[in-house]
Amino acid sequence: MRDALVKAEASGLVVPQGLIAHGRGEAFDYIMGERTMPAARVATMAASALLLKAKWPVISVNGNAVALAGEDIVRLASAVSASIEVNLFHRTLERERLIASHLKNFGAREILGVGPAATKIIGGISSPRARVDPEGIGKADVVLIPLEDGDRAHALGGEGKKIVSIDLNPLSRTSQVASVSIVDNIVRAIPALTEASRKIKELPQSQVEKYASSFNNETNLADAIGQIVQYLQGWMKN
Ligand code: PTJ
Repeated sequence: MRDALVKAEASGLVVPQGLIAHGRGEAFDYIMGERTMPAARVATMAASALLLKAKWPVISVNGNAVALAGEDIVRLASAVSASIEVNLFHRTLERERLIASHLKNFGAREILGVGPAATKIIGGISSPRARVDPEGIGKADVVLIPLEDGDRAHALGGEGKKIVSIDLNPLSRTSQVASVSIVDNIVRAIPALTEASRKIKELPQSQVEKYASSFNNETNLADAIGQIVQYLQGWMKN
């Protein structure tokens, strides 16, 4: 993963700040044993149900997400019939185009949010990060935001959208404000979402509804923290 990010930074896909963000995530991955915790599995089922139930699901991507899981993101978008939109923290047209062409190499047909396409402003955050595509995040009812900053996660929630986050840090503001927070590494979380979506598609509608409605994010985040503590206690005994 480090190597992929270093290469992606050299090509301009990832910003230098993305390397620091990865280091923060990696530290949390170590303290959860670099594996998908049971809490993340529960969140993944709820997230898949939300994405499949959605009218306008959108996957928001940035440099890190695409560098680490580009191909898997394209696969997930197809499994849940979601659009993909570039939504950068450190926004430049050059990076937007680079990210779009990177995803198109993996078979994505259309990438929203590039350049002048992002005309809608979402309230509560400073420009140019506030701009979204009216055909994508602008009209979305469910938005998947891997590795997102807290302000934007909060602002998207404020627009009445259901937010699914992927963030290794269960204490981050993004994890705290999302409707469903998957506390896991993006490289594990995106394939798990695709797999869960395939299973959920086979279920009757009432069961799909149950996965979405019975999920409580606050409880699940507490479970994730408890599972980290449990893992660390295992080390203390050795
Ligand atoms: O490409 P850009 O310009 O949009 O910039 C992307 C970054 C990631 C630099 C930008 O969005 C940023 O600075 O984000 P934050 O506020 O640092 O949040 C990133 C979150 O992702 C942190 O809470 C990290 O713990 C988490 N994270 C880092 N690597 C991973 C991760 N979560 C899941 N999987 C990872 N591999």
